[in-house]
Amino acid sequence: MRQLLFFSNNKNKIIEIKKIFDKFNLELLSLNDLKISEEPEESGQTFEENAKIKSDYGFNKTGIPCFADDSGICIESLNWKPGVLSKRFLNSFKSNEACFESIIKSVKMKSKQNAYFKTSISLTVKDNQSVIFNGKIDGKISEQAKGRFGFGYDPIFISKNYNKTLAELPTKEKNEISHRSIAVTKLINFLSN
Ligand code: ITT
Repeated sequence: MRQLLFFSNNKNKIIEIKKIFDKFNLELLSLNDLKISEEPEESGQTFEENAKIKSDYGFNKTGIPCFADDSGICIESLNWKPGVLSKRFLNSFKSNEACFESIIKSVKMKSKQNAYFKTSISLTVKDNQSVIFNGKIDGKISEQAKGRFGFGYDPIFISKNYNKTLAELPTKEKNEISHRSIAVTKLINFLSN
């Protein structure tokens, strides 16, 4: 069985990605399995750059083919930010709820509801040689935070053609539509060919 390292410290991403990989004959390793706790500084300006920084770092450290996911939410009422700063933006509030309230307020004040999630996955199989796979899901910010599944901004994001937030969808259902599953499916197709 081929080994593949998923370079992430985000346990929710790991759960989502492991579920998608379940059907494939690949041994998916996590940083925890290899007892790796260091991570590189995510100094890129784009999701693609940050994903590559992480997958190159993982490959260079272990010699195992490695992929990483960099992702985030882009919100129209915040001039399509926080983007690559999504984690830092959320952590700058005293709680997730305070962050959601502030976003919902900006949506109401500007009457701009649109938002999207993006994931870039970088796969490094040889020194500094990487391939990028992108996934994007369009939608809007909900009028109130709802749901207990998922993580991050899921409670305030409603995908196009849905009336529930991503946090109201169990992992299996989120994986049917999410930005991450779109990018991971492209990665799996690449690995299968
Ligand atoms: P890594 O170890 O994989 O880097 P991370 O949490 O630091 O984990 P990112 O740098 O990619 O990951 O930050 C992405 C942030 O964007 C994440 O912490 C969430 O707040 C948000 N985010 C990303 N994907 C999301 C999703 O599917 N649902 C909700 N929020 C998401």
